[in-house]
Amino acid sequence: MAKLFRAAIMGPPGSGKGTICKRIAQSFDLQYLSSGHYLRESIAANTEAGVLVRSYVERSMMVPDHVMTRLMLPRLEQLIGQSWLLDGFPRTLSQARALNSLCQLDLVISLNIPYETLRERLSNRWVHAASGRVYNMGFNPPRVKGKDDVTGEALIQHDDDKPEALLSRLRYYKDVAKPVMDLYKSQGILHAVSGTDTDRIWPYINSLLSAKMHIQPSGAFQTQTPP
Ligand code: G5P
Ligand code: MG
Repeated sequence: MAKLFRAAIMGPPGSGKGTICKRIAQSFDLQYLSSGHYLRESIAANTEAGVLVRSYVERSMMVPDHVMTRLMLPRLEQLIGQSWLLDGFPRTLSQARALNSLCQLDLVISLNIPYETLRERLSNRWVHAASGRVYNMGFNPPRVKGKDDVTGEALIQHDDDKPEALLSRLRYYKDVAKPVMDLYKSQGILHAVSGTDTDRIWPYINSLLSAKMHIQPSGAFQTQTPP
């Protein structure tokens, strides 16, 4: 049986975690778990927990650690014999410690994207509120301007993606992420990747995963190494 492989991807809002995770999951056949996706699912279910979660996510504030670990850890426990990839969890030291008590990660990728790039991307970001599907007017526009590809419903823009709100979100992200990165650095599993374009950093991540997993990617997203 192939060795299990567990990885997580960290990065500020808009850094491309979701875009890159989808490529990794497709190329390397890993189960993909996104904290944002499960939060939106719980909001849609409109349970007591979902109502609480909504009050944080709508303001782009961090959901409390105990809510996050209760949401994520049981799902990981169910994947006990499988390889997986986490998008957006853990985000705090407390979440990282809770995850560590369940299993040891093999690789953590941290996306280091310049502020100007994030600002530009998020100001072009439109979302379908009900599903959380994300579009970018330049990079992956919807088929019909202003409409969700699946439902045809109107897309919206978050107030939190405006420049002033974004700057404070990014500062907060840095403060909270630093001890998490220090922990993974001390375990020798942190790989930081810098760049402005997902398509240009993807070949590096592709090679890194191939080397770590000792396999050839199956490859929908194999691209050329940038010059
Ligand atoms: P999420 O859903 O994890 P965020 O804010 O961390 O939300 P987000 O917005 O999902 O992160 P991303 O996944 O890092 O961003 O990036 P993405 O969606 O792939 O890309 C961003 C945009 O840029 C998209 O429009 C994409 O098409 C475009 N893009 C990508 N690459 C390029 C490129 O090369 N060029 C260009 N031009 N565009 C590109 O979490 C949501 C909320 O849930 C809570 C928080 O409230 C959070 O705000 N939450 C947690 N709270 C506590 N602890 C946790 N662990 C939590 N996890 C989630
Ligand atoms: Mg995302």
